[in-house]
Amino acid sequence: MTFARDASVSHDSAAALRVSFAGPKKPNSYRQFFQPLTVEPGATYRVRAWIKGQDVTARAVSIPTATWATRYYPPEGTYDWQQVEFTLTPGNVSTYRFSIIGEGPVGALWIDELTIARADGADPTNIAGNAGFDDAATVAANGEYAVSTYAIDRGPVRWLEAAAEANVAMSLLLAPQYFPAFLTAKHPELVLAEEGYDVHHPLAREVIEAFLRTTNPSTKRGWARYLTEQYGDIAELNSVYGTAYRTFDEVPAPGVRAVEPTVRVL
Ligand SMILES: [Ca+2]
Repeated sequence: MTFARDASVSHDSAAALRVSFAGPKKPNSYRQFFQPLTVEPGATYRVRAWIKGQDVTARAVSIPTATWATRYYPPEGTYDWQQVEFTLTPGNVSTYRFSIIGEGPVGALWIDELTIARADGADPTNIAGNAGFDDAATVAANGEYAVSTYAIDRGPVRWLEAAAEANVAMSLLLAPQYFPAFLTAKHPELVLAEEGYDVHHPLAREVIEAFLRTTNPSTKRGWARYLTEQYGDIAELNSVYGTAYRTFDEVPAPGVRAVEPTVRVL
């Protein structure tokens, strides 16, 4: 059962999610593709998506709509792009794991332009992230891992922006227990202790550097966006500060304030 980003078939001419599996179907054998959603407790959501099918067999792919007992099943057979719609009722929770379950033979089922929004229209926001499946992430040259700009924008960058809004300083912590488990499982030589990894191992250094290099431009984009909101255009900022920047991207972020370093040796 494969879930893949397909850049050659899509409804929006970028990319779509492709689900495929040669089979056969076996009891209790399935694969789950999921995303945690932040939901309003008790609210019902309307899910819309564009789908395209090729040899989709009965109950091969499904999407739970409340619990795993109630599911949406895409049409069977082979068909061109069509928009489907169903409701999702996560229940009295504030986070919900939206899942696509694959468990039977399917030539290919493409899913694109997913939208999940309040059914009562109270909030038109699409709560699904990377809903067009267009984020390609940056796949390392050695194929060992990928760094998703999307995940960083939705995670660390949002936290940093919220902290900035509240005038709270934040520092990024690279804690050993948060090193990607799939890499330590594949490369046991990275493991130093039960919950630690060798920060000097070339692969560990490479992964951390890739994360920081991806996070840094994302946070810089937030700085440029903030300046745009504050000054509107660069000429206004230049007139206030007597500077000659050509774009907001050129404006350096405020200097790092001296703080007492806290070093924790594990
Ligand atoms: Ca797409």
